[in-house]
Amino acid sequence: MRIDILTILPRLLDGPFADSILQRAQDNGLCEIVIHNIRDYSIHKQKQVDDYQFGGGAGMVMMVQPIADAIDKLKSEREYDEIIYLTPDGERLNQGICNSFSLKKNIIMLCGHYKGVDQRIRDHYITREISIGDYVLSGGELAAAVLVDSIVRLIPGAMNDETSALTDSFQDNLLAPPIYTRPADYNGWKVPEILTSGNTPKVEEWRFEQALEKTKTRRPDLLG
Ligand code: 6GU
Repeated sequence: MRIDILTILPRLLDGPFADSILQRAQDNGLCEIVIHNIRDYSIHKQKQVDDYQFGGGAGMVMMVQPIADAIDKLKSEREYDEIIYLTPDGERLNQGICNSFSLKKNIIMLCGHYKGVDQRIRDHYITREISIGDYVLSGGELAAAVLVDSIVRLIPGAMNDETSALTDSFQDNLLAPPIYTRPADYNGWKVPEILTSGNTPKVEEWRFEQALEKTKTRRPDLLG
């Protein structure tokens, strides 16, 4: 899988992909993450990338030309399955969307800034608009980092334990059950006995009940 990210603040994305699962996935050739500075594509004086909005009003708008040229160049090099715009007014991200993106071959992510991008970019290039939740970030970069992480960890081989993605919260619309490790007794705080019983079917049953209970109290919306 290849992910191209278009941004006017490339430094914001220096850190998130340089460690742990994301770094290993790139080192092992499971995915390629390429950051592009939109400013490099501007043909305007002083590499301008934003301008005042027609009709008046506060806030700058990201201009068509630099973004259009950047996307055109990428599209001339390979076919893209999705061109995603990260924006607070997009479709709210969930595990199902992450799962479907993880099956794609080539994806472009466009990070919004200021008031957002000129509507014509959205009309003519963007295939999907994604928000990571009902709150506002100062730009799409951190949202893109969240989206990339949520996708790449699902690529087979990206995680040490292949099955662990399947037991995540949300993968079956249930929150994860409580987990414990050694010691079984920490200054009187004991691990639930069932977990040290060695009875695997009983353990699985307990975990399911705990997950269901937790989901009922915290996120009844997930149970539909
Ligand atoms: Cl994708 N962008 C911004 N700027 N804010 C957000 C968001 C995206 N998702 C939630 N809030």
